[in-house]
Formats: sequence, structure tokens, C-alpha cells
Amino acid sequence: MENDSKIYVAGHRGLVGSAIMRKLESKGHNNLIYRTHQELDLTNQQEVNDFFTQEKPEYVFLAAAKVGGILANNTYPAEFIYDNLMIEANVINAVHKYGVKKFLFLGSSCIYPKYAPQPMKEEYLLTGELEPTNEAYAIAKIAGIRLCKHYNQQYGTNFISVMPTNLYGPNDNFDLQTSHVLPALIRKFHEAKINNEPKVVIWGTGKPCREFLHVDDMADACVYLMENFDAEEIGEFVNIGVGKDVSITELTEIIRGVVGFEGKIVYDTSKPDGTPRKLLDVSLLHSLGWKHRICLKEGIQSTFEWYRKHEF
Ligand code: GFB
Repeated sequence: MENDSKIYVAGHRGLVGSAIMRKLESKGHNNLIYRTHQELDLTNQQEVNDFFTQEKPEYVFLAAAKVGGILANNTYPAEFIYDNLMIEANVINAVHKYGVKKFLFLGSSCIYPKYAPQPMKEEYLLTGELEPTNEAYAIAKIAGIRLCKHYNQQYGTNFISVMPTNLYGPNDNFDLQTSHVLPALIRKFHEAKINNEPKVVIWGTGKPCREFLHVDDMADACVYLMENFDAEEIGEFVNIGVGKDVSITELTEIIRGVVGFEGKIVYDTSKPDGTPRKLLDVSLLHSLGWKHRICLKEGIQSTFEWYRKHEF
């Protein structure tokens, strides 16, 4: 990618898309294009085709998706499968049809079976049943991976797929009903502290384990892979993570410490735990020469500072 290459970042206002924009800008890319949801509905095939005809991007990052935490996934499975399938099918087909040089598709670690051996290697895809709370989202993301694979196979396109672990950082969603656990806990502890509340409620048992990657590391990995590798060198897709996980209880203690909340923690076991563990095997990623830099505590600290500045 040259500095003046035309690069389209789909989802530029979201957690991942905004981090990819920051990364590309910091590397001197000066021909970035983007559209808000109001300007371009990616679930509408005609609008997507018109956009590609008009703009003719050379490189595309697909970071636009319908996303959310365990409760949102479980409550709105129809939107999670429909919106994501439509976005992927429209964009991937347009990327091929309008001759984009290279394309990056973002999946998710929830594509793996609920009880996959840990850590999860890329080859475990489609070897068992999915976790029910996010099956709709996972099926859509698996379809995206296979769209890339089959377009590469049939048309010789250069579509790279990456599977990130749970991400967090600036521009995350802090809405308590729809967010992921890490931003939810930052908000819960902060609000409990400033309102002098005696307790904070954590969903589930606290026993599930999750791996967390700061979104600036994620963006760095995406740009690194786009700059240095073709799809055939990577294989069907590559996991992006840190190779280490923590239990929700351990995460709770880190966030409680960073925020400085001293009250009680209560577990609401009427809420689902989801997958017991989803730790990625990152040996392929490491063999490609990339490793994360931001440690969890440092990342939580900076995300908390960002949240306080942008408090909603
Ligand atoms: O981050 P999270 O919503 O999603 O939840 P998943 C992770 C764990 O944290 C679950 C617990 O065991 C939750 O029960 N948890 C505790 C909380 N307190 C809270 C809270 O206040 N809010 C939230 N949200 N969780 C998502 C998938 O799964 O992961 C998506 O639904 C996607 O499809 C994403 O793959 C990365 O890690 O369980």
C-alpha cells in the first residue's frame, strides 16, 4: 500500500475501524475514504455497488459489522445473522467485481466450537457445535471466511481473513445492555464509585475465561498483514490475540483496582456465562512476525482514561 493508495475503511467510526484509521493515518496514508451508515447502507447491494463504481478503492478493510456482547447477541440473533451476512456478501462481491487489489475481512474468535480444545488453532474451525448465545453471529462470520476462501479459490483474489479475540479500547460501546464485558465493567465500577454505591453486579459465575487484545494492537496487526502478506501465504485465516487469558473474576479485580472501587462484588447467575473459555493459539501469527505490545492492565488504564474524557 502506497501513501496515496485509495483505501476504504468500512466501519470507520467503530472500535476496530477507528483504530485502523488512526494506524493508517499515523503511517502517512493520505487517501482514506469512508462513509457513515447514513451515507451508505452496506446491507443494500445497489448502494454498495454504486459506491464501488464511483470510488474505485484499491484496498479495503471490512470492519463494519453488527456487534455486541453476550446479551445483545442472545436477544437479537436475527439482526446479528442477517445484517452481518448482507454486509459481508455485498462488500466481498463488490471488492471482487470492482477489482480491489487486496481486502481484509474481520471475523471473531466465536467462530470456534464451544468446547474446542484450548488454545484454539485455526484448524479447529467447524469441528463441533457452536456456543448458542452467539451462534447467529458466528455463522455469519464463518460465512464471511468461506466467502473469502472461495473467491480466492475461484477468482485468484487476494482476500485475507483475520480472527481477533475479544477486543477493547477507545470508541468501544459502553452501553450496559449491549456492550462486551470489559467496557461494561469499567462503567459499572466508575458509576458505583462516584455514586457511593455499596456493590457492583457481575453477570454469570465469573468463571469463564476470556482473552483481551487492545484495539490499537489489533489495528497494527491488520495493517502489518495487509502490508506484508498475500492471502496464499497466510492460509484460510489467522488468529489475532495475545495467547493468554484471564477469568472474568480476575478481570473484575483488575478493573476494580484501576477504577478504585472498594465496595462489594455480587454475581448474578441468572445471566449466561457463554463459552467457558476461548483462548486463541497465536503461533501462526507469531510465525508471521507479529506480537502484541499493550499489556492488559496498561490497556485497561488507558481505556478508563478515554472513558472518563468521553463519559456518556
Ligand atoms: O464480553 P461478553 O459480553 O461476550 O461476556 P462473550 C463475556 C463474559 O463476561 C460472559 C460476563 O461470561 C458474561 O456473562 N460478564 C460479567 C458480563 N459481567 C458482564 C457485564 O456487565 N456485561 C457483559 N457483556 N458481560 C461475545 C459474543 O461473547 O464475544 C460475540 O457474544 C463476540 O459474538 C464477542 O464474539 C467477542 O465473550 O461471551
